[in-house]
Amino acid sequence: MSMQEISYWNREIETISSEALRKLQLKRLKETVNTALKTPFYNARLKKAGINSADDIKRLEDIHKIPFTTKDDLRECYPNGLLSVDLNDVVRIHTSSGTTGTPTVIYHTKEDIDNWTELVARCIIATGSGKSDVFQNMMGYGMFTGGLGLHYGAERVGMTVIPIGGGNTVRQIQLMKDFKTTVLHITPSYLLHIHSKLAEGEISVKDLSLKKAYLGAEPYSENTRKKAEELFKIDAYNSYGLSEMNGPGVAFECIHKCGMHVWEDAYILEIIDPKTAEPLSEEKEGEIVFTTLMRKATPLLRYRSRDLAFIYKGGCKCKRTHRRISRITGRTDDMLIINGVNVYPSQIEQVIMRVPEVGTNYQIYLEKEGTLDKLIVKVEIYSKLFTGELKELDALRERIKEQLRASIIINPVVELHEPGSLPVFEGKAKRVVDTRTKL
Ligand code: DLL
Repeated sequence: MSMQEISYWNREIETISSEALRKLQLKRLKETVNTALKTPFYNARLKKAGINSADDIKRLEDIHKIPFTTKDDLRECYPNGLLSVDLNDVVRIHTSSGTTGTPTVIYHTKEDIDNWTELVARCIIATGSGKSDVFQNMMGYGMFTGGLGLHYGAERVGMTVIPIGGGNTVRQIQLMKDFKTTVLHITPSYLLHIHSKLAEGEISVKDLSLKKAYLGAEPYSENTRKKAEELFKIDAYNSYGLSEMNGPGVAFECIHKCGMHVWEDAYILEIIDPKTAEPLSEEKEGEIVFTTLMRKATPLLRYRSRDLAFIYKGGCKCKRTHRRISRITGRTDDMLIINGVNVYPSQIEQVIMRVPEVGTNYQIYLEKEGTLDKLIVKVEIYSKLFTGELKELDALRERIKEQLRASIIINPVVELHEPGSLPVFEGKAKRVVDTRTKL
């Protein structure tokens, strides 16, 4: 850890006493319940649970009266079952990736974007960055929240922002050098990939001015952080968020790098046993559940994130009072994160099963290619095709690949196999073989 002075974006709120925080949370929870009652979904759900107005929430503990919200609920609400304001007041829409399944939609008012921006600004300052930094934002812009989320926060802080987005490694390296980039926002796998590309070119780490990297959007280990820090001679900070809770800016490490502070004036944080849904105490690993406290257009109550983590005990040396969560240690569902993109195996299945030439068996295979993830979709096709022309097989492979790319937004390798050649399972099929070891 570098020795730096602790600075705050909003000292008052970041170091709020736990008593004052609880008071603020109760006030905001009541407001959120009232806002939620304006959506068709929560109006029915809350009334069924006996909550007819914010007056039914008297203490913070009354949150337990509120039923959980799940990703399936969000999908069922598509497109606007969770919208609580007039569409005229919405300034932006983000949806989850994936075009096959029904996406989840989050609407934002101007105030929502402003509040999100403030949270991100706090994160940036908590890592010791500021106005004098050049910030190269290598996360995807567009519907993915990683790009725009940090972009606004970085501008608010006054950093010099390079909004390049993901990909195009050679150009990324050139820009880092030419503009003396000091802070990167990037997925950990892509950062390590950049290092391997540096080795091939003429620019070396010494030619760069990097000081920090914000790493997130996918799981990674403490060893990966250390490796990135050593290779680039930087400090790397863990950043966690999910589009349902805006995106990045939900939880972030401060200069002490000992867990990620969750902004508890904006979110109520609970950790529950994923099987029984019972609340768990500090240091016990379970599923993270969030309630938005400031969102106007799409309030979410007790949203089950499916991410696993635990809350650290005790305070942080930075004096921020907002509690810290551990690294994300896993998920309760089968969602895969492939180079930062979320993919459900069911999305892949839907695409390939639409292709008439495809037989009944398939396998999703994941491996590491260098530091990046590689997705191989192995499909069995009907035998008569194998006696046909090679050209036809190539065309079929291309067609499957194209359709997958359109659906899951990443580029898979497609392998065609003869019937009966992929492993057959008598019980529950093991469709996903993930050979990526966490770096
Ligand atoms: O990944 C938001 C984000 C962008 C976070 C940039 C950080 C940096 P989604 O696409 O909705 O949003 O994916 C959210 O990604 O539920 C986790 O499973 C995983 N995830 C995000 N950050 C981390 C992290 C963005 N630091 C899902 N460590 C979440 C492990 C992470 N997993």
